[in-house]
Amino acid sequence: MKELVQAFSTLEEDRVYQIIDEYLAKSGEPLALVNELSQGMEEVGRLFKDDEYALGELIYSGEIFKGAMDKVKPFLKDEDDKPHRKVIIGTVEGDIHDLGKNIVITLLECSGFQVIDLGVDVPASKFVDAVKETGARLVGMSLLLTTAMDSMRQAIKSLNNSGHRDSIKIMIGGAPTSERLKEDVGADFYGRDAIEALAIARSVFNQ
Ligand code: B12
Repeated sequence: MKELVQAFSTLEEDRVYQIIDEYLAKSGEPLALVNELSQGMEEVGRLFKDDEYALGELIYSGEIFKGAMDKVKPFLKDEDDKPHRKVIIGTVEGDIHDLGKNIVITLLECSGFQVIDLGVDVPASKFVDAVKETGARLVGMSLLLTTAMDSMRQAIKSLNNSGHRDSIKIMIGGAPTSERLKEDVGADFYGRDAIEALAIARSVFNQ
């Protein structure tokens, strides 16, 4: 399987799809593929940071990632059927990264949650409107750019002032987020990956 991390980080698109197809044909665990793809993406991020990859390669890696997830998605099976557990999720304003957010969405949907995806570059007011309109009890915010941390703080402030804060929980995630940032911005939960996001969602709705 480390082969997949290698093929992904060297941007061998066809090889990535071939490894995935072969693995799924042998009834492999689909979540393991998500992990390997994420590790491959981490490596791409390192290469970009070290100036070995340019923006074009970063964009191409995003396309391969999406193509790979399209293959894996149908194999992440529905675990249960509770459609009324609504979760709002979006990438905060100023940030357009969505691959990680989309993995979180996929896992939540496959586990019976109804996800309202606000997309990327989501302003504070849109989070507030979505809470008002849908009555969702959990809001997820994704952040990859450190420069967008203030947008996250602002979105949570707006939710605090909306009169709805007592009825919702807020979870944050994305590479530069942490328990410390959670305290700093006033969120309720920090999730390191999609599996933790799912555990948080389950805990919120089982209360
Ligand atoms: C792919 C990528 C891109 C793609 C994004 C494609 C897309 N559709 O998302 C493109 C090419 C568009 C891009 C653009 C840019 N990028 Co970029 N990008 C990356 C890269 C390589 C990977 C990010 C990623 O998708 N990781 C894989 C996913 C699966 O991981 P993840 O997002 O962390 O998500 C997991 C967890 O964090 C968690 N999670 C995520 N969200 C949530 C939400 C909740 C609620 C929870 C609980 C959990 C959770 O679960 C996920 C699954 O396990 C990172 C480097 C890195 N290693 O992170 C740089 C990186 C984030 N980008 C960076 C930069 C600088 C940019 C640009 C500014 C570049 C430029 N000069 O234009 C632009 C930003 C434009 C903007 N306004 O947002 C920097 C940010 C530096 C910083 N300090 O902020 C990084 C760190 C690269 C680097 N090392 O310099 N980028």
